[in-house]
Amino acid sequence: PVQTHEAPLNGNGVLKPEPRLNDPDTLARQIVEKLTYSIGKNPASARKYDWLRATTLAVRDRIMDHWFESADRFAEEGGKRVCYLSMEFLIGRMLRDAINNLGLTEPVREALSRYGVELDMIELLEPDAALGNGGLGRLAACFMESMASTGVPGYGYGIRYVHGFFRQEIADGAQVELPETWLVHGNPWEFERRNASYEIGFGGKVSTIQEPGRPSRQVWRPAERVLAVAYDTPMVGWRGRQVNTLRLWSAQALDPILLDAFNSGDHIGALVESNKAEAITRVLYPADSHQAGQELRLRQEYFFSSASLQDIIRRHLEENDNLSNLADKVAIQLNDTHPAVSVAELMRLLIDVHGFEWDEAWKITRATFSYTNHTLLPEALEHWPIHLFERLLPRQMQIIYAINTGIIREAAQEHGYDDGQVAAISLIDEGNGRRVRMGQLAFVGSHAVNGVSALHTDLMKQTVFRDLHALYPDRIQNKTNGVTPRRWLMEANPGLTGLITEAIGPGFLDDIEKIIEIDHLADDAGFRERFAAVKRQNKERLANIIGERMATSVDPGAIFDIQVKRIHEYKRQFLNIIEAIALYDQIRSHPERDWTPRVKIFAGKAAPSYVQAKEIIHLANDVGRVINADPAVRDLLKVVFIPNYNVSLAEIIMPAADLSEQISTAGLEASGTGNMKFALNGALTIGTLDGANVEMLEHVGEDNIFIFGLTASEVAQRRREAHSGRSIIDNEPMLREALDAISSGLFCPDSPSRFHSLVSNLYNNDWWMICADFRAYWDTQRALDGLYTQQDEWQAKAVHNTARMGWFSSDRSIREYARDIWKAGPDREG
Ligand code: NBG
Repeated sequence: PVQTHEAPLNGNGVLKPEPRLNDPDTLARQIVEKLTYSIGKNPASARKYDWLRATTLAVRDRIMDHWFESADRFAEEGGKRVCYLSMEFLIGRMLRDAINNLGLTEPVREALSRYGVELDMIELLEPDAALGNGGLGRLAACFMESMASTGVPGYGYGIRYVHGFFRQEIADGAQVELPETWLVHGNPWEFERRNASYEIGFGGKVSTIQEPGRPSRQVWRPAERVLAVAYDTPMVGWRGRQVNTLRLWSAQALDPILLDAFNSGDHIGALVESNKAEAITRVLYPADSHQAGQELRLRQEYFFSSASLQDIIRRHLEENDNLSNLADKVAIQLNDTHPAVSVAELMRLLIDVHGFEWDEAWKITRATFSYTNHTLLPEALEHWPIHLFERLLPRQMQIIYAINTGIIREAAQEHGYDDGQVAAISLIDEGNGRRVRMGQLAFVGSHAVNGVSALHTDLMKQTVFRDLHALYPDRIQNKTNGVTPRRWLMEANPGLTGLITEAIGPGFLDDIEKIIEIDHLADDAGFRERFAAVKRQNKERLANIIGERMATSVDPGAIFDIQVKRIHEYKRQFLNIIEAIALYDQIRSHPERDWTPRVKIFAGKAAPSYVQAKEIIHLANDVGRVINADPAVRDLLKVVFIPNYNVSLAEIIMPAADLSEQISTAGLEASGTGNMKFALNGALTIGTLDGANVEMLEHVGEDNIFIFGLTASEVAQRRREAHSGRSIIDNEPMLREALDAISSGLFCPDSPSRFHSLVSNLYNNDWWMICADFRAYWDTQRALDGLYTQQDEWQAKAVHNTARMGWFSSDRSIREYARDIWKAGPDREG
């Protein structure tokens, strides 16, 4: 672009922004301008943090132009918008992603270097936006980036938590949770939009109004009202062509101070309302795959659902005469059941506020919503006690009953359902204290329901939604997850990106499936060596971090065997630790054997109330302390637990893995997305036939992935037979000795019984099939030891993994959603 010298106002008298130039000179000047006039520092007195802020503001200016353009284009084209409702967006840092997608990485680096400032250093000061727990929240973030990159007009809607996912420290081996405070220095990426604010009601009464000559209507008079205020963050797509909006809601009291109370001297009482309102968006619930079940959580869910729907409706009515064509203009995706109350809320808004008849409203609602399920774990499925729901959301409860009546009538009259079948599809669970089943509500209120991997989608049809699937056989479809290659390859692994670009040119940056063009280079010794050298550098970077943060030295020449994810029994970190103990035993008993050096790396957070998960963290740390200090194993085995796993740490860990652990009990991991990030960066996978591992096997080929253990149907079979671990343990000396070592207190002499219940669970029922899968896992690990000594073979497989993972891009996932569910975006029909 060229600098213009025209008048700065356009025809309407509106300020016409100058196009921002992207050369290092201009950037350097503008960064210093921001430093001076927005931050109040000069280059001599500026601290690193000031440079980060100044750089962010200068980059943000460049995003604004594209942001406005995108908004104008959507309005002009009048196409369908996609609204992605998600309680969680686990974004991580934003600066590197923004400048990468804008093509500004090198110019910004150069601009800063003129002042002796290193881009890589200041990037580290940006706090992670950790508004999510794990897979579900990170998927939402990948989807936002991919919608902007593939040209889908996408709007994310969520909650602006003041405190995101907690910070984890390890003290004496145990997890300690500390509050996370990402907003303390302000957030330069967000824009408060006071004009986009909505009232949200809770509680109160519903009354029937009967006016002469008109049908009766229901009027809800909430007892409490709070204000939802929008904060917008730009989401920049690849090459900066499109910028989408993430709109997060913050709760505020309508009356910041109750003046009556204040004037009568009750200064604390005067603030009660505002504290109660603000509590709604104060903190992210830190349980992943477990329902919190508290009133505040239901308030959060309704708060952001209602605000988002009111916003969607207002915008629609700005551009359309009425709401009858809502579903032609908007697709609303429910990310899990957290926003499922939206189904009842949209019905309420259509009927009570906008005067629609029930049938018409129901048609619009179903056509507008679609729903993604992310877990089959029974303890994670949301169901709310009726009395709580009714007290907090009385009108929505009425609507849910009415929806239920309609569905049940349809099932009984048109399909001849008996009472048992009706009970199975009912939105109300009469079995355990009367509860609203949010999965059922989301299902019946949507025209499409999807799982996140082929296996998971099949299991959905057979388990949680078996009866609804029988009633609506066309509704469930599969959309396998993906990850954005910008963050997870280009930004996290510039070394590998450079190597691939050298080999096949930059085409794969625009179409990641072209990465397959390096596949044949697996046979090229020179390429394999360069590929291995990049891996080695990435391992050194991680080894340095482990050295600095945990004062443990690890050898980058060893296999980096990594399991990072939430800590959960079904993910089986415990199996991995037991294998480490067994290996430790064997190395000590057979020091003469030719052991392949290994570093087992763990990271991940446990929900604060999840006792077993916290014990597993404690065990990993205790075992690491003993093994790492034992001269008998020298550098042959190390076990490290890196504290405070988050997106930024993942960006360093993924490129540094040789081996990726994806070892969940088959049938329980809906998809996994870490599995994809690792393999894309050239790690081999050891895993069960679970989640998207199944499709990874199909894509990378069975020679390039290491599958072991029971299948999902075998697990289900054993559970029906009330399988117990005892007989397996009795017949498997290595397993028994490892468990004995744990029980003996070898790893926790200060408190020898610490892990007794973890171990006794294995003897008693082995619910997660740890004993059942131990031998297969051990054997597969030993095969991998052997393979690692054949570096040519190992590296060839690693190259095949990277080459064949293009399909697991979230660009592909988003294109499928756009085509099959949303009917939106650049490839839409017509
Ligand atoms: C998680 C699953 C993962 C899956 C992500 C994203 C929840 C409730 N579910 O297997 O456990 O990859 O969702 O779909 O976080």
